[in-house]
Amino acid sequence: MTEYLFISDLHLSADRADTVQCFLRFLEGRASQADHLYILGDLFDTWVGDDDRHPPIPEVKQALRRLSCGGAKLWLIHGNRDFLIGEAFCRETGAELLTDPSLIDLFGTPTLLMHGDLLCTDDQAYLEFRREIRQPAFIQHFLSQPIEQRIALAKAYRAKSGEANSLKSEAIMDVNQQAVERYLSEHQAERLIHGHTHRAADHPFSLAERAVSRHVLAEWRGEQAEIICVTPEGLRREAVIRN
Ligand SMILES: [Mn+2]
Repeated sequence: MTEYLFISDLHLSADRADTVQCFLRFLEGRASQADHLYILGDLFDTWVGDDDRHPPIPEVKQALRRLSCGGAKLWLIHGNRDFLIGEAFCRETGAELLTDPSLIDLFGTPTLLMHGDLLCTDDQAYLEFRREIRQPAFIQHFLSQPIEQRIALAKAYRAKSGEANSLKSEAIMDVNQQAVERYLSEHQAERLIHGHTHRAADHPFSLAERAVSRHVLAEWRGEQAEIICVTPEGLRREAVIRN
């Protein structure tokens, strides 16, 4: 039975050794039984360029490579933390980069995949910052600097982008329902799967008198990890069990 797995927001870094181990086991075990693995952004907590070889990056790349060589198709959407993942990373891991949003057909259900930050339209300051840092000239300048400098800059940008989150209201940090409906309508999708907000939940609703749904992926934290699995029988959530 063809199986599609979806994950996001692992925020892998040297500080999150438990999550890294959990992910490596997941790639060797559960993920290797699936046909497709979609990573919907923020796989890494920060990404300053494909030439970064600080741990745990080499180990994660190798494990992804083993998965894609084993036959599972690996797909990737940029998150706000790792939007600089580029062609070299994809070549090394066998991942294919998708645009945000991307529409796929899952057993007859048109399904829109997003990281999720584009849906948080109540936070205009963040969206403005997002536009700025994704300008090709800005990216080119950033990547032209030595790696240690990029790491320091990334920290500074993060402080600026504020994950001044803590100062923003809960409502602003969540998706805007009108934005959700606009993306679904524009792409004629019946289902949306995204991450970013870390508010894992399934939201069925109706749009133009049709039943549609939005599914939010969970953040991975330590040994706590959850995936969304889609088969011809439907969509379900599954805990990642230590094996
Ligand atoms: Mn995010």
